[in-house]
Amino acid sequence: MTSAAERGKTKYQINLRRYLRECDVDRDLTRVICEIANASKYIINAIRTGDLGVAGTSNLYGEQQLALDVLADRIIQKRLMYSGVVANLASEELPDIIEVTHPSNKRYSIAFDPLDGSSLVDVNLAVGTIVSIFESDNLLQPGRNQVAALYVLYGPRTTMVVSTGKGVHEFAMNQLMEFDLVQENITMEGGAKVYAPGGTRAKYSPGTEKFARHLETNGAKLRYSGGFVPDINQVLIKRGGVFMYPHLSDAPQGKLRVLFELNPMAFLIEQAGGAASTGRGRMLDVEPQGIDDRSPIFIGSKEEIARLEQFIAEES
Ligand code: AFP
Repeated sequence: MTSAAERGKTKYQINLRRYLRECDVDRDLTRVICEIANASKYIINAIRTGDLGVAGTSNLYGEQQLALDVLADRIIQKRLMYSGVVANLASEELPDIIEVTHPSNKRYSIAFDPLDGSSLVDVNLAVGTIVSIFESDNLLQPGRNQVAALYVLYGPRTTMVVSTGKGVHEFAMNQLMEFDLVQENITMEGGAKVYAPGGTRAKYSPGTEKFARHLETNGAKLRYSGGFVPDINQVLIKRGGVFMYPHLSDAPQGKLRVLFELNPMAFLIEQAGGAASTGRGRMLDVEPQGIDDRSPIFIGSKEEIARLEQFIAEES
């Protein structure tokens, strides 16, 4: 596919919908992605002006839902419900999968985290929306079957990183609140410029601890914000690094959720030439048993993830 520059256009002249059309992305899939893009405009407004008070309800993990979580969830649900192409929805903020009852060709099912890292908003750090898309009515299947994944990062700039299986591309929201292409076919390079070690270091297994020390002694800079979306975005945009939220002595499954966080990010990083592992195997091969499944995650530069798996294997 010719790049924006080769097409004789400045890369800022191609918006999301046009780019997806020029990449021959299915019209219904384009609709899902553009609905999320539209939802992000309202979520930005909620973040900038919304009530940070607690909504008084809690999600299936028992975590207090901030008003923003609930609001972002409602915004995205509504747009996908009326899109006409969605069969089932699963939100990290809701306990069950929702069947779409409005008129729909029921082609796609979506798992999403409407506002990942929402607890960071009240300390003014970046947060994001994460979306996983299957062309199926079944959301409980391995992540390797996703047809697309994306995240929206609400930082100093609002950006969207998306893949439909034809590489990974970044868009930035312009003054008209449209997403314009910034860079296409983002590809991970070797090595680890940055690393994001989640969880409590003292609870790392010997193999994980050995890996963290390896990264540090090889010059990787610690970059951890506590937000999965900005932390992964930094690994991707810098073309090299590792994010990990490992198995811990008191949390053998780690913290992050398979359907809402790990499958979409693993899809994106693999599409960019990186790798995503549970520590003992490919993340995208995990067979989810339920929507609230969690997994340890090591994700980023391929050769670093291979090294991690070796350190974990040596443990046992
Ligand atoms: P919240 O969505 O509950 O704020 O958690 C964010 C998150 O799931 C993910 O975005 C981060 O990578 C991870 O938690 C940070 O967890 P720690 O606060 O334990 O470092």
